[in-house]
Amino acid sequence: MEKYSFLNIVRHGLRGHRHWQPVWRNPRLKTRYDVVIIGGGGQGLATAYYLAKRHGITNVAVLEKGWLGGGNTGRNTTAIRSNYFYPESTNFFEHSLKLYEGLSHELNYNVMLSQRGVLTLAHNPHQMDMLERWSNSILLQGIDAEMLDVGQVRSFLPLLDTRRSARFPIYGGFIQRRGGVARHDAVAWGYARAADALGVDIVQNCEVTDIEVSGRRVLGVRTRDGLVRADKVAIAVAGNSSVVAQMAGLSLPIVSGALQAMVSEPVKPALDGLVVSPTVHAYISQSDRGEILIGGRADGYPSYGQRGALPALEDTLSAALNLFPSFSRLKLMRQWAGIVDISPDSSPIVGRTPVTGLYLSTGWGTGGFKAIPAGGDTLAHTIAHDRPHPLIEPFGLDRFTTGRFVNEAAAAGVDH
Ligand code: FAD
Ligand code: PYC
Repeated sequence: MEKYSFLNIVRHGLRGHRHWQPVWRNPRLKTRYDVVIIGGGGQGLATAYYLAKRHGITNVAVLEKGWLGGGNTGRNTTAIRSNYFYPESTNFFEHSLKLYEGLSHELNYNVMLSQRGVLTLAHNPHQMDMLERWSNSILLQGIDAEMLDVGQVRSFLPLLDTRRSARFPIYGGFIQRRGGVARHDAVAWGYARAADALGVDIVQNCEVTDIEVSGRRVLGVRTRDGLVRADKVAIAVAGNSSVVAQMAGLSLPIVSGALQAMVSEPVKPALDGLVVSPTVHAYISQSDRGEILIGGRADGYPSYGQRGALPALEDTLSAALNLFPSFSRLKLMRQWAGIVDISPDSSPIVGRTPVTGLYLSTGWGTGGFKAIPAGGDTLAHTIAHDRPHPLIEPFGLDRFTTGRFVNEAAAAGVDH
């Protein structure tokens, strides 16, 4: 192995990275696979990995129209938690959190999981009651949750404005200490490298332009590089789900729109955990590079515009500055957006579809990063057995005809 001396790094830089070992192959697209996964975000890559690892299905292709993680997986603010409200959701998200806890080891790739705590704030006594109810519901399901009074909130986040005279006074909050953040690119790259090593073909710059269906059975996909036959096809394309599902004649109960976020210039460590205020609609954390990371609610109108806009910037920043007035002295460095697919009950839509051999992973809305390990694990199981994994049974497309919704709008972290 080559030595990583300063001189070698400079030499590599000047040579334009020649002779670097690629982390995954750049395979030629075959004309036939057992399973084709459309979308090289975290959900698609994790599904491919678990298909190969847990079910021995390795003749799999992940087709990505751009670059791996170039969708929401590489644009998100990386909150990980399992503190939803209903048991259907907490069971699923707790499975994901547990998989995250072992993920660096599983993939032999450091995903930089940092369980620094996710704190939800209450700004009046009524909200304290609601958070108490929420945390009790979680505790009853065996998941960690803790109520904090205003003094405890102040010790956790000394820069938060906890004065009673604040525009939105803090009464306390509810924390999941096992919640936290992970490095988003590393999650995509770790799954990609591990799936590739098991024989999965990951093909970038390969847009799926049509899905071949005959007599309600999937036959394969059409790409810019030609027709690819497959017995099973999974759609994991986040903000493009309605467009891609329509290729197979499926209409989804999904609204797509932008979710924006922004970062400040980097500063020294100032914030330990991730803090959410559902009242002012802002959440704030500090990245490992030192930037103060700020996000807010999803845009209130449908759109495929994958970029930030001034009204959301002003709205979210004024909300964040209500909580942390001292951050007004920071310079804003960057703002961006991803397109999120929002379902009517703010829960995912995962599993089989009315087209035999066609599977869906969508409706992750503003919260599918934390779901990547469990989404991949359970969808792989569903594809391998053509039977829903018990953890995603409540999240099938059929709930929009049976009416068995899992309404998690209040626990979604950000308003959408
Ligand atoms: P993506 O990562 O978007 O991957 C889908 C891929 O499909 C894309 O790479 C796209 O290029 C590809 N694709 C689309 N159409 C085609 C086609 N026709 N052919 C081939 N490929 C195609 N979640 C959390 O849990 N915590 C958070 O803190 C959080 N914060 C967020 C903040 C922002 C600003 C945003 C935008 C999202 C946030 N999310 C968060 C949500 C989370 O990012 C997503 O739910 C998750 O990344 C979805 O993963 P995915 O693999 O389904 O989608
Ligand atoms: O899902 O917890 C979440 C979240 C926080 C910010 C964006 N999504």
